[in-house]
Amino acid sequence: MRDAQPKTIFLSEYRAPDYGISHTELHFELFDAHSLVHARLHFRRSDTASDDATLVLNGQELELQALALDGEALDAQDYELSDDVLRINGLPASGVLETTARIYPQSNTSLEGLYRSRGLFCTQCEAEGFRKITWFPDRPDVMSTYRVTIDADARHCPELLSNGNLMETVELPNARHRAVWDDPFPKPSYLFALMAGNLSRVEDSFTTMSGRKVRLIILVEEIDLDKCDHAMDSLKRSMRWDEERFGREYDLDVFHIVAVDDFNMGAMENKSLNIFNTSCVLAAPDTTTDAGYQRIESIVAHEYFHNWSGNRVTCRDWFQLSLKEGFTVFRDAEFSADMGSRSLKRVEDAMVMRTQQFAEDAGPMSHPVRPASFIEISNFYTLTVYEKGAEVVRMLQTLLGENDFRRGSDLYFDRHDGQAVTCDDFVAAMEEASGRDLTDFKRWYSQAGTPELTIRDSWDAEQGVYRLSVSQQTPPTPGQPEKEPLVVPLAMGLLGEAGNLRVSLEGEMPDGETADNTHRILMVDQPHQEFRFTGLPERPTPSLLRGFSAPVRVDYPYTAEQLLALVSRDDDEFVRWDAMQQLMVSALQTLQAEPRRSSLDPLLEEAVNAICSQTLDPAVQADMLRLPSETYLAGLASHHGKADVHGIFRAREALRAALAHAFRQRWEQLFDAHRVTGFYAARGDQIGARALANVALDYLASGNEEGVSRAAQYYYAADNLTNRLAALRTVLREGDAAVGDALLDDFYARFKHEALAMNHWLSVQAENTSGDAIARVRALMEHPAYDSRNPNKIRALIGAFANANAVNFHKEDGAGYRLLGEVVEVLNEQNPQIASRLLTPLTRWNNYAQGSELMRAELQRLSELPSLSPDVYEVLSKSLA
Ligand code: B3K
Ligand code: ZN
Repeated sequence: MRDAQPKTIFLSEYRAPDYGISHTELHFELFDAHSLVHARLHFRRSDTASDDATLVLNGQELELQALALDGEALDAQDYELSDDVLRINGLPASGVLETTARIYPQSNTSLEGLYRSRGLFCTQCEAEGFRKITWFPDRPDVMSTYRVTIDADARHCPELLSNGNLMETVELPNARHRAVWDDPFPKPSYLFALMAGNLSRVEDSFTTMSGRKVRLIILVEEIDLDKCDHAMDSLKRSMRWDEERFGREYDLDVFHIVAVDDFNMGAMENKSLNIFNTSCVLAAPDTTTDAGYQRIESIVAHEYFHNWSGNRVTCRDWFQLSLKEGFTVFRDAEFSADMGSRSLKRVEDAMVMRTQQFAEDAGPMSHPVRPASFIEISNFYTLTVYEKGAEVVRMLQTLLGENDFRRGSDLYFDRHDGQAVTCDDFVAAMEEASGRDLTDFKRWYSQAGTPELTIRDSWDAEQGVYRLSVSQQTPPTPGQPEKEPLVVPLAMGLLGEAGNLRVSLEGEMPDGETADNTHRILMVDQPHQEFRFTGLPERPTPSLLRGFSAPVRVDYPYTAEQLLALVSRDDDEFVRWDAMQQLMVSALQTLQAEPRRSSLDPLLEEAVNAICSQTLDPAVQADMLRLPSETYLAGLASHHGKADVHGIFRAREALRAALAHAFRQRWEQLFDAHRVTGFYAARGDQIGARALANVALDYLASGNEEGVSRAAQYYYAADNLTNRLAALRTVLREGDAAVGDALLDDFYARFKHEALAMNHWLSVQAENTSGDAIARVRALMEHPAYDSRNPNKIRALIGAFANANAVNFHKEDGAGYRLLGEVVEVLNEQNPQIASRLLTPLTRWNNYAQGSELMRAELQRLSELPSLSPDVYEVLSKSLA
């Protein structure tokens, strides 16, 4: 590990590399105790570099065994070797540099570089892991073709894979064998991948739009062979969709997905050799929830889409990460919308943005979609770069229209194929294709923070004129005290008594009877603006930010009557859902202020009735009826002041009880009407029905013994994980501890051999608010189902506790903070990426009415540890600043 005080890297200091590597030959000799990596780098000095330029190669945790230039060993004075760089001086303009590195994959616990997962050799190079494999200019603007030779034991590693096409296989002495792979597409080192081990294959094929047949291969452990169908189907659907929607065709004859158990994130888009966390590829009804099935579909698509948005066209430097991630998230979101329900996908993405990304924007790690500086790039694989980045791309599509947007995307891919480029290049292609000037719009890339639109209105009954005044303001963020106005597409409509009204802006020519004259996009691009709507028969209720058209907060003083009107009658499902959220939030705020109040606002009751009696997508209905999450409520409260997590919890329980009581019959009806009969399928109709039935069951069991025993029966009758977990959660919250324990024991006995099901078993217990949660989590840390080195287990237990059990994480004595701190302390040494990710809830210390001193103290204690990884150092230093 490197020492503390690592240095900050700035976008403004970017310099093109002095040397390119046109071709890279790697030869791996994999052994049990160590591995050897022989590299031959075909280098060439760039035309702009001076003759005496140094070749700078990154390398970490490598032991140098040999170093030669054009076949001649180098003398000690020709190079400088330090902990993380190898510099070679006095090089000719081109040549071949050879190195041999000795590395130790079996003791690599960071899961970055070449490491072992359950015996399997695998790699993770993005962002800067390749330097733990061999010396290389480990930066994305150095693109090279690769030829990779892998030698390993034939019995333990029957499969030997790398990027590209298989050129040959060879039997070697001593029961070893070899495979040689060649990837003809130049790629940055972060897309390099290798896998060697004993896995079983599922194989299928796909014929591309130009008629080329591609072999599709998923490699998993033998016991998981029956869990690959969903990922394979998702892959084929993604390949077809990308051809149809974006005109993108796959470019090699084979595409692999490998599933590994120990993986720091969801999956990785290495060229033709995607490596996946088992949790994001394996699907079966007993081990995967409905949400899990949907997640697998979208992650398989996301990684596949990177073949163009990321691999064929890549990032110049890591500040441009959102160039590939924001665009690819946008692409996968559109794919999911097309595969399922568009408005549901929008509601769910808006929920993530408002709950998590807004919190990131408001916290100490706040950064723009294109950060201007960082210490450790691994800390910037964030909701801002990914999800907000995708929202920025979505706004571009909204501004340009689908046709120009598609033209811009075609131009971008054609113009930059094989290049490493910037977000500016992406926007320039959009400008050129549409003829629009996007200079002001580009502030979304450089300005951090969540803009807030303050909207007020007035009505002139005589003239039939309705005015909306819109002001925008973005709160200061670290390093950016002053903010400029952004270009915000505000989609809206006007709701009247009998439905949506025709929207016409003053001064505009009426555009006749167009298909949709009840929907508008207002361009908000000034600090203050006014929009006047004419020809209205009545004072309307504004329907604002339809479809979550921009990643902003909206402050408009809706009355409860107006919210009820939107919930019941608006055309836009996002607006209806959002209006219901606002009604619930205000009920919760009332309950927090007056805990003894037991009556429900009649308008909220009417809203529930309206939702239940309409023919809406059951999945959207479920989202509308569910209580806003504690995390969302805490985020809202801290936006206006400080969050009282215990008060939020109590108010939420009280509202649940009140709704449960007021609508008992409705919950019964909903539960009965939406119970799925017949075999489980992860299909939209069934998923929606289950979601609604399970929301109903949860209310049904609230404070109701009979309901709790129904939930327990439902658990035992379940033929899938979604229902089983829903019932288990309900029973754990509402039932006697003994009943809950019996279900947990049953779950364990049935699924203890299914690692993915066990993750959920750990999470439900970590999230359980009753009893001594901290003691329970500590006991589970010693349980055989837990593994302190496996990121999935750490997230399932510790992550779930810290993020989804607020009342226990925020225990008054600070024991929850200490628990998290202790785990981070160990992981700081073992796996810094997971350590710094896990710290997130502590970094929000400033949001809370109670506990912030203790949270800060825990961060302070960690910051005094003798050796901090750059990952953890960056988060701590920014949180304590
Ligand atoms: N590009 C990878 C993420 C890599 C994370 C490195 N710390 C997966 C993805 O976004 O598709
Ligand atoms: Zn990605």
